[in-house]
Amino acid sequence: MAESVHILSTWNSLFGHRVQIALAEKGVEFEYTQEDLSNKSPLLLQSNPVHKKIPVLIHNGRPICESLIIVEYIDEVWTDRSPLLPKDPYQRANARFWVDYVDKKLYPGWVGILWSTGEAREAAKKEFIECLKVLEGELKDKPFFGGDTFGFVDIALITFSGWFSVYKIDGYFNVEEECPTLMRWVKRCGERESVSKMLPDASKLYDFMVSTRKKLET
Ligand code: GS8
Repeated sequence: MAESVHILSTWNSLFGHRVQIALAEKGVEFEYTQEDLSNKSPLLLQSNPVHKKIPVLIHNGRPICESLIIVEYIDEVWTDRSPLLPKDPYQRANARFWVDYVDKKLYPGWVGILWSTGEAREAAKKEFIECLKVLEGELKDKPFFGGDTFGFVDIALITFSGWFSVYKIDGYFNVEEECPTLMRWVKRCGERESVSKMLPDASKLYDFMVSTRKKLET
């Protein structure tokens, strides 16, 4: 029986992009369904009945939820190419620590920049930049977070990078000035087809941010 690999996501989901990049790194073809989160499909509700969120990976009819869990699953299923997590237990734990940091500390800043106004937005921006600097400190002079090869932490973080361009276009702040080493890493990751093909254009994200913020202001 042919293998079936299906993603439920949205074009602008940085969580969904993680799954798309991981599959592209493994060279796995997939079917993609764009969800309308204001009118979730029966397939999404049935596949993720607890959180009712995208992304969901449906592999041979069985759903897996939560982007980081999905990326680990992908790495465990397609073991014969492009390992994403390190083999060494200590290094694996370390990679999991940093992806957890991205979701617990960086993501709330991103949400605040998109959805809040005034002082709250400024506080979110400050938090976001502080987290990026911590991550830059962890990257140091390595090409990728895990060392020489692109992996789990790179996948978890690179999906935020389209938004760095959005903040620059918007004149809100310039990540390159705050974190030049991290921006060199962004460029390095962008040279990979898995990343450049799966991440949306900054101009499309920018239009999305402008329309979201317009709604907030009315
Ligand atoms: C977050 C998924 C999420 O927030 C993960 O997969 O890593 N921890 C989860 N999904 C959002 C869209 S974010 O682009 C979602 O599905 N929201 C719909 C809703 O909350 O109703």
